[in-house]
Amino acid sequence: MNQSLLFPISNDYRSCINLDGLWKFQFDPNSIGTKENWNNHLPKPISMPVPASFATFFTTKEERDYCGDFWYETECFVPSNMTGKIYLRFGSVTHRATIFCNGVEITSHEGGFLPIVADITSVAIKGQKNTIVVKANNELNEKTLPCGTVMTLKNGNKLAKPYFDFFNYAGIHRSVYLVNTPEDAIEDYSVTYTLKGKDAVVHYDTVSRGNHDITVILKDQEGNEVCRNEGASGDLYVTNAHLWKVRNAYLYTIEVILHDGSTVIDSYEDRIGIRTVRIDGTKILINEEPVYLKGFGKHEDFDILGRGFNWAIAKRDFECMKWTNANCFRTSHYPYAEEWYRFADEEGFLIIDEVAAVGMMRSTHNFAAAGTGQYTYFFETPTVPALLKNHLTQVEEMIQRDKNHPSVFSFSLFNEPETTSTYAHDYFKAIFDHARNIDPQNRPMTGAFEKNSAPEKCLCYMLCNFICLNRYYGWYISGGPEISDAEWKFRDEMNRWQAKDLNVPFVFTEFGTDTLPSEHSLPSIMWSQEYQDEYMEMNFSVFDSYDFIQGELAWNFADFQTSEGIMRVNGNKKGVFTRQRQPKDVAFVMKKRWADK
Ligand code: BDP
Repeated sequence: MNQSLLFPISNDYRSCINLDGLWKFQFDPNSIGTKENWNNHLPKPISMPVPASFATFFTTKEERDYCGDFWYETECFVPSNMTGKIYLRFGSVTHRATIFCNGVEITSHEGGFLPIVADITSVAIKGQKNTIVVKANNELNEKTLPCGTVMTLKNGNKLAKPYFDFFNYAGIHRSVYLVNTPEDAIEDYSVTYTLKGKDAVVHYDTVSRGNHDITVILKDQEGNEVCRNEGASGDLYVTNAHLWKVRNAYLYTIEVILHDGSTVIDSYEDRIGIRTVRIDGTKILINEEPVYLKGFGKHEDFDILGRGFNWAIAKRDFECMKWTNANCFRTSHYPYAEEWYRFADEEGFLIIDEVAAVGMMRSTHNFAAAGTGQYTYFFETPTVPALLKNHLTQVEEMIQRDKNHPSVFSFSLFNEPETTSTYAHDYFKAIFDHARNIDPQNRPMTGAFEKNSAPEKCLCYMLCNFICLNRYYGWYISGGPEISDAEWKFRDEMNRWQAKDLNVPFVFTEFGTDTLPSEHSLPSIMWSQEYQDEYMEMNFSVFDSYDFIQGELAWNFADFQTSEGIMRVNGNKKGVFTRQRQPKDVAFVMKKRWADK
C-alpha cells in the first residue's frame, strides 16, 4: 500500500478541510507550463469550479473539446497548530495529474477515477497560505485506462477519440481535502464476516504507523457499544446481529483506536454493514439468501456538472432508483466518487464496482462494432505490458478504496474487451488473480462481455464467478420490424450458453434502446417510447425463460453525454430516465416488473 486511501474524517486526532470552490485554471495546448514554471503560479488563469468537468462551462468548441495539458491552482491555509502529517487528497483528477505545493513537485498519479494522496508535510508552511498547483492531462492512449487515441486536427488542435461511448470529461471531478493526521496514525482497516446462526463475527485487520496498541469498538445504530477487542487484528463477536440486507440496510459504526495505554494517539470511525456474499451454483447469495439483481448501469453524468460529483444529483438518482424498485447498479465504466458507495451502503443498494478498463477494442464506435465480428488484435500489440501494469494498479487502488463497503458485492474488471484470443485470456487471468489475492472479502469477480464474446469463441468467461452480458438484440441487432428475429437470435445465443451447463449465474449488465422522449408511435418505431417498452418486454420474456439468469441492469439509468456522431443525438439516449432525471414511459414498465420480481 502506497498511501492511506481512508475516506477523510475529522475528530480530536485528525482533521480534514474541504478545499472545493472556485480555483484558477489554464489550458496549456503547447505543453509549455512545466518549462515556464507554472508549478509556482499560472500566468493567465481563468476561474474554474471544483469539483466539475471543465468542458461544460465554455461557449466555444475548442475549449469544450480541449485535449492536452491543463492546470489548476488554489491557495490553502495550513493552520499553525497542525502537527503530524499533512496531505492533500483529491477524490479524482481525470485522467492523470502531478501535484505541486509551493512550487515543489509532490506526486503524480495515473488514472482519472481514484484518489490522489499527496504528502505535503515537509513542504507546507504553517500559519500561512500555501500555493497548490495541479498539472493535469486528458489524452487517451492504449497504455492507460480507459483506452482511446488522440487525433490532431489540421488547425493543430488535439481531439480525444475515445474507444468508449461516453464524453471524455476531464478536470478535478471530486472533492479536495487538506488532511491532517498524527505522525503515527491509522492507515487502513478491513473487515470480513462470518454468520453463526443469529450471531456474527466481524474479523478485522488494521494497518497503522508506529508501535502502539489498537482497540477496535463496534457500536450499533443508536451509538451503543456492542463489543470491543484489543489487537491490530482480531474478532468482534456480535450477538443477535442486525444484518445489512438488500434495500434494508443496517449499519454499525466501527472505531479503530491507536493508543498507548490511556493516551489516545489516533482514532478512525467508519460505518460498516454485516453481510456475506457467495455464489452457489446459479444463485447469488447475500446473507445466504438468493437475490435477483434489478437496476441499472449508470454514469457519473449531468448537465453543467459533467462528471463532477454532486450530492443533490446522487440523492435524486437514489430516489428514482428506489421508485423503480431497483436494488442494484453497476458503476459503469469506472469507479465512482466514494460518496456514491456511502450512500448505497445506507440505502441497501448492491453495487458491481467496475474499474475503468473500457475501450479494449480498437474502435471509436465500439458499441456498434460489438456483434459485427470485428477483431482488432488489441491484446496482440506491444503496448499491452504497460496497459496491464496500469490495469493491475487501478484494480488494486479500487479494491483498497472500496473493500469495506457492504454495498459492493462484486468487482467488475472490464467492460467489453476483445476476449477471443489466448493473449486476452492471459492478460485477464493476471488481472483476476491479482484482484482475488487482494480482496479481503473474497467477493465474486466478473466483467461485462459484448456479443463477439460468444459462448463458442470467448476465452475469458471462465475467469468470472458470474457472467455479465451486454446485449442489444432488437437494437444494434435486428431492430425495429425485425424484432421477432432479434428474439429468436437472443434465445439462440442463450440456448448455446445453457448447453455449456456452466452452473454459474448470468446477469445482463446492458440492454436498451435509444429513445427520444418526444417520439411516440403506434405501432412502435425505433427511437419512440413505445419501442423502448416493447424491446424491454421482449428482453424480459427471454430473461424469464432461463433459471440461470439472475439479474437485469438496464442500459442506462439516464441519458448521458458522448462524443458527437451520426448515432448519437446530443448524447446516448438509452436512459430509462432523461438526463434531467424525469421518467420515460419505460420507467413505469420497469417499476411494475420489479415490484414483483
Ligand atoms: C456498449 C457499451 C456502453 C455503450 C452501449 C450503447 O458498453 O458504454 O454506451 O453499448 O451502445 O457497447 O449504448
